[in-house]
Amino acid sequence: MNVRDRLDGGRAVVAARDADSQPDTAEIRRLAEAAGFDVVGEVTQRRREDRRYDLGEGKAGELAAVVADADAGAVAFDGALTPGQYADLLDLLPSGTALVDRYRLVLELFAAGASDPAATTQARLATLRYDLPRVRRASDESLLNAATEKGSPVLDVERRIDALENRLAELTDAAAERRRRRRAGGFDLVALAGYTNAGKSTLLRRLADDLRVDDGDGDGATGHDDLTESAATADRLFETLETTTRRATVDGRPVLLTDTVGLVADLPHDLVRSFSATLDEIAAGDAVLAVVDASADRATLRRRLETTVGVLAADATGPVIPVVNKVDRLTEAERAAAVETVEDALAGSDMDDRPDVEIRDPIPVSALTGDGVESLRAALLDALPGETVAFRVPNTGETQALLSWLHDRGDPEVRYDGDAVAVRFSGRPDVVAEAERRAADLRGE
Ligand SMILES: Nc1nc2c(ncn2[C@@H]2O[C@H](COP(=O)(O)OP(=O)(O)OP(=O)(O)O)[C@@H](O)[C@H]2O)c(=O)[nH]1
Ligand SMILES: [Mg+2]
Repeated sequence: MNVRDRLDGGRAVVAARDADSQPDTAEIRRLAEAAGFDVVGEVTQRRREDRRYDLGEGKAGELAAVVADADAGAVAFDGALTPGQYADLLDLLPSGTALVDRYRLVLELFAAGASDPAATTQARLATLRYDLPRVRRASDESLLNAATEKGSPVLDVERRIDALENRLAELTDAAAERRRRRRAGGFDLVALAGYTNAGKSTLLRRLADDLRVDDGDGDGATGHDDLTESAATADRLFETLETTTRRATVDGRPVLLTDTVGLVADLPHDLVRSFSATLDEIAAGDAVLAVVDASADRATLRRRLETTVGVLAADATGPVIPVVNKVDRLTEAERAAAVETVEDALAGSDMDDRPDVEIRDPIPVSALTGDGVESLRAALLDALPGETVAFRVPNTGETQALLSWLHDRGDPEVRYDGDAVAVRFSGRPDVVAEAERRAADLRGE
């Protein structure tokens, strides 16, 4: 069963306001649908923010009327309502109407869909961080209004936040240890990042080896406990709600690809920080594939890239390869235009503040048809940290053991030359160093 089947929001009206242009409701509609709502109407306004309702007073009244007419049970509000606006707007709506703003909608999606411990903890933490200022406000009011105050809901929320932060820190340490073991096992770690629905999971499936990694002796020495056969893909926002990892081979080199939770615009910073598992994977990647949906219009593409770049600028350490996905939907000219938009958007972006992070050339691909994926593999191989070594060793049983060790970690070139074996190998710098050390041992040095 899909966990989200449990979310049955019923009929909803979307509302959106923008100071500069007529609001585009496409994304809030899709977020509402992903959360199980049936969108039955919309109210939009181009206006500066009203302190009381966010929307202007007349428009807020119109919203209440539309909700009543459409017999809707909920309003999905595209934006962040202050606790005061939330309360005032709720008063204006037909009684019993649920009011969810953009943050709340995203939180509900995560809370309903999260299933692994890190994802669940993150969703709870994000919800409490969202609730805290609202509980603070309610408790300020009750302090003013009530003579007695029993317990403190604020302290209670703060304590629960502390507890979840500690729990998350433990899970984070465990994930870091797992990554350390994977690197020691010769794997490069590559993270797929990008806006929700960009095609990350589809690309992961396209790049991954068919077979699930076998731990061999089953002791989990390489720590593959989060490896999965599948990475679900669907034309729905926030299909992926936890990080999953699969093995891929790039020119003989073993790579672990991690699919991450999609990003969405206009979430407050501390909510984004709550999803630390995704951010950690991005930070720890030897390379990051930044996937964008090239079939979006130019303005949307730019906006989504800004969101993605914001996260990369804060967290990425390895080189970033922009992957311009879904080009099967584009003509040759549109494809070139999309690549240009991506280059342009990256050039004048927050990444300027991170000269240490190398941005590679964008690669147009279709994760769906496989078009361009070979170029992407080549670009990835080129971006991974690598060194090459060549050595000669006597042909003994121990040398055969070394060769098999190398085959697990890449694609050694082996030439038999009388009693000796000539080897040439490219791979991770630490693997190359270890190979040199072992070769020296074999020569009795
Ligand atoms: N036409 C086309 N559709 C694609 C391509 N790649 C992905 N899609 C579709 O785009 C939708 C989203 O793909 P996903 O792989 O689930 O996207 P995601 O980035 O993992 O999304 P979230 O997990 O929600 O963040 C699905 O309907 C895919 O079939 C592509 O190259 N071409
Ligand atoms: Mg996904």
